[in-house]
Amino acid sequence: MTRENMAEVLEEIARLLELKDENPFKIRAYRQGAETVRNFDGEIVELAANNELTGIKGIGDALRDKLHELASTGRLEFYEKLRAEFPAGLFELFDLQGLGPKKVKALYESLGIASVADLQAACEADRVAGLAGFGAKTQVKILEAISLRATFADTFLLGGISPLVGEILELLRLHPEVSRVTVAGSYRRAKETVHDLDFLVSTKEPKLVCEDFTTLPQVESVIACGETKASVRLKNGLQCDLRAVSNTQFPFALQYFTGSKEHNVALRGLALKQGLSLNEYGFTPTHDAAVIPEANEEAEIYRALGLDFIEPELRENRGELEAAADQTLPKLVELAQLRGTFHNHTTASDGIHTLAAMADEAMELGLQYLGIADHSKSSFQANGLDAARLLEQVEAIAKLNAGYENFQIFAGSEVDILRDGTLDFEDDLLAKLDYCVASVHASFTLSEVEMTRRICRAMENPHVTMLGHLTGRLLLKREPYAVNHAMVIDCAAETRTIIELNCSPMRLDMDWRWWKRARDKGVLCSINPDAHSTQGLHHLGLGIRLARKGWLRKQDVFNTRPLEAVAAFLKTPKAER
Ligand code: DGT
Ligand code: CA
Ligand code: CA
Ligand code: ZN
Repeated sequence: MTRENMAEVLEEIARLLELKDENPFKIRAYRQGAETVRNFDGEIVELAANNELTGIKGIGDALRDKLHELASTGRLEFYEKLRAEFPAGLFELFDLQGLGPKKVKALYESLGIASVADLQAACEADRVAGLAGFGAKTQVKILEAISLRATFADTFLLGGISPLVGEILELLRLHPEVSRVTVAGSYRRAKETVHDLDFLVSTKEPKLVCEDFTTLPQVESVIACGETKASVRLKNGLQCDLRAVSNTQFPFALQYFTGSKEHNVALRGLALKQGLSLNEYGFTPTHDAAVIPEANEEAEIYRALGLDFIEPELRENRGELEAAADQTLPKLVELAQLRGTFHNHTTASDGIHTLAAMADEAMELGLQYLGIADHSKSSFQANGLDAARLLEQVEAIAKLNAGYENFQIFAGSEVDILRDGTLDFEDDLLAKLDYCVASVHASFTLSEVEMTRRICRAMENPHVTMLGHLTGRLLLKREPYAVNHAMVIDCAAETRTIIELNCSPMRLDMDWRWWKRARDKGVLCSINPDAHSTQGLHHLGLGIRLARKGWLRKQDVFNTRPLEAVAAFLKTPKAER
């Protein structure tokens, strides 16, 4: 039982109660309980197991008893009974973009739909469009969501699996026969989504380590187990490969299994030109006279070929080998260089923590400033603020700031970019804020030309400091809307508008493939977690990995600047920045 397991059970109870039309307060208590468990500062699983969860805000008596049962026995009778009231397949429906409890309930009760397969059949037979609250458009969208789900069935979010990777690495490290341990593959390269994990260990007992790997607690089933490699499927469906190699092979195996395949092909080509054949075991000379270089660390493999060390994030064969040969690789930005962050939500719109709580967490993370940007009024589904509530928030921020030393909250807004590219707030209101993030939250179906014009028009506004989540994509759930990246980047350069790297795990938007171009045009990046809770601020580390993948250096990332510099920048008119 982990903290995340406990939080998930509470969340699922909330969903089940929603399906049953239970009291909304009760439902909210479970949902808040889940967040409290996630954010709790301390050994919550252990405390729950020992029945010591007393006097904790957000965990009442009923919840405390349930968490105790769950943590001490690994089961919860209340939850199991509730779950048994519905067919198991019904829960798949919640994975589909756009389907919440209300719609799921309607589908189940009116049409007896109890699985994704049922839903697909019903949509194809045109039976869903006629339901109250659905319509022909929704039916089409549901079919699209179903087909996306099938495409992504074996794909996982980079940001979603990092705790799991950490757990498995830790367990492998504890193995007495293992010396070096790492994860390679797309995970190490910080691809936004990964298909499988590639673990690598050095050991003198490869077979034993492979066998033990297949018995890890996270494993659901064993796909293969041999002398030097094993493959398993984890309980969450993710496949994991393990390769067990000798200590001398380790750097070569690490280089090979980190990939990408394209990078490796190009690297092998370089090696061959120098009379060396390179594979996952080492160098072999292609003719008698050649000397075999030694390599105990991965960097020595690159050095032997006359290259600077190439950080894993850059290994996509997108110019990194040429830059390594010319000694012009960028010095990539690091997490410790971040001084603050922008674009975060609070209870004023759809966040779950207050201004003060968000600021406390930012200070806890060692940041000097925190930008708040709650939704604007057009985002009514997210409880967006109108002018009066926004001004109240500005005042509340000023009050809090008066009490801080060496820390500041910047008052902002995530203002909706309306269909025609105008903004949801008037200029004179925006002028009262420290900064503003402009984002598209509706009318996703415009043509590429119209969407690009819409976004550029918003960036031309002198009060728009930065552009939020450029494409609106939700990884594995919703495709990006059509937009011309190159034109948006040019417009950002011209209008001195910052582009955000939204590092919410589902977004990672703007995509890493565009950052080098933006950087070279002088466009600044702001790494923004779009946090809706204190925990959300912890995604900055994920943002850094994607910024690195996009070739960004410290000087390209706005929020590496110290507080005074940022405050001065925000006061300077855009055209003079
Ligand atoms: P994915 O699809 O998210 O798992 O992406 P990767 O890059 O982790 O791909 P994976 O797990 O199939 O293989 C791990 C690495 O092993 C890959 O990045 C490069 C290397 N590799 C695998 N197959 C080949 C191959 O046929 N040729 C070469 N040169 N390298 C390969
Ligand atoms: Ca992989
Ligand atoms: Ca693999
Ligand atoms: Zn947004």
